[in-house]
Amino acid sequence: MQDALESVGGFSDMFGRAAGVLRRNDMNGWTRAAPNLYPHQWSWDSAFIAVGLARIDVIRAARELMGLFSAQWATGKVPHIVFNPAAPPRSYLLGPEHWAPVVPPPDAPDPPRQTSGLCQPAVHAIAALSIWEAADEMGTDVVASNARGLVKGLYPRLLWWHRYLLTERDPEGSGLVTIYHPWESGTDNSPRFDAALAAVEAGELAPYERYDLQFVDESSERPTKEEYDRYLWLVELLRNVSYEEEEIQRSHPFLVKDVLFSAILVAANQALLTLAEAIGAPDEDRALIEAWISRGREGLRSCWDPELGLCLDQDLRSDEPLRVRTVAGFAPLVAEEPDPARRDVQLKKLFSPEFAGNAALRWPLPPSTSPEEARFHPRAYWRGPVWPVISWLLWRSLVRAGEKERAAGLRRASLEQLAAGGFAEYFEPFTGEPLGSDDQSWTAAVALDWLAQES
Ligand code: 9WN
Repeated sequence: MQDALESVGGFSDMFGRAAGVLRRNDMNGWTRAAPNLYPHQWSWDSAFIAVGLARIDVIRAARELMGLFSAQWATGKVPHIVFNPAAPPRSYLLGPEHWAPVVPPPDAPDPPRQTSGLCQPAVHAIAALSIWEAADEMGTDVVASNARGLVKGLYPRLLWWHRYLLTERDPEGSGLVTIYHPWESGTDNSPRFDAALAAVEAGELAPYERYDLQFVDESSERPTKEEYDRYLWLVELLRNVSYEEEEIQRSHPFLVKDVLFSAILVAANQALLTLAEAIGAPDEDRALIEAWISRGREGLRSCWDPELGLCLDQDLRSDEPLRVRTVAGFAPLVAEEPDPARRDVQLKKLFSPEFAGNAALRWPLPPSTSPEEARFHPRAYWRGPVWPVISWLLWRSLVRAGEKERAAGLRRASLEQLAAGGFAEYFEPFTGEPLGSDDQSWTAAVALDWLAQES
């Protein structure tokens, strides 16, 4: 039988084309997130990129993470952007000057690097494990053992990063990560945050220009001006308090317990535990990581909405759950929730008409927001389009849950989407039209990983 992917053309050379995107976005040791729209190194993009690079060059993959972690703050925070000093002027809205704290914090990276002051979901340990496993598959040759050596060197930094998230970002000990800005979720303008963001009153801002709109065809594909005003205002507030965590938690107007971030952290802790075992880390580390995993899953259970069959983010300011059906609701699946009953509810929901089972979809892939939500929009960034990296995360969770057939279906549909539309940032769910940036690095990276899998 002819492979459906071959029939849409481009499957056979897709690996080479995806590798070409990463090569062109390679900035000599680190990878820009996209050629024009995102000319810097982004944190969770880098982790997905490392997963893809592990399929081409394990040493380069490890270096991707090492570059990012060399900008880690003394608290353990991994910044969401490491700036490229050579980026063209007027290319990305916020440069390092917009993040400079009023009083330099004691926890700035050493040696000093130009970074943002936010962070993003902790996919990094998952990437480190991918590199380790790819090196293991290569056997005992010198490249493989060097790559394992580099991952071993990264391990303490990964542990330190997770510790930061489970202490500074969770002073309550709930197992759930508090975010200070929608950008920290990685799903910026998702309707998940509408209610929490609406309560933020933006103050006086210096005039600013939306450089992003030069690179994207329609402004409706990007967040609105009202959203941007609030995004910039939140940055201003954080910088004014020099990113001092206790002060932020006391006075900041946007504090959300993010279920997707927290679930990714549980999955990353699983990966870190495997790595800890592989490298022979001390028993105390393993006990600590195991406790983090249990705490994370427990926290997610407290955010479960039985009526929706989804997990909901919690707004710490209003003390209310943020009741919207988005892909973040699949946090239990991502966190590898062991309860089979809950997993079944999630699987049914994921493939129901509310998500990937919607009959009008071009491919059966989960839209970022349920098409049944009033605030769904098929073209607007995280308000409806399909994001291949999210499909990859869910695919990985299905594989780990032993859901082979469902996982294979998601992989195949995703590759068909990319064969038809290229390595776009996101896709219109009903037409399959590629949207946002072309040649987005993390899209090419997950394609490489999917292609390297046995189907
Ligand atoms: C803000 C780089 C990043 C991704 C995010 C995505 C988008 C930035 C922006 O691009 O965010 O961090 O300017 O819109 O939402 O997930 O990491 O690809």
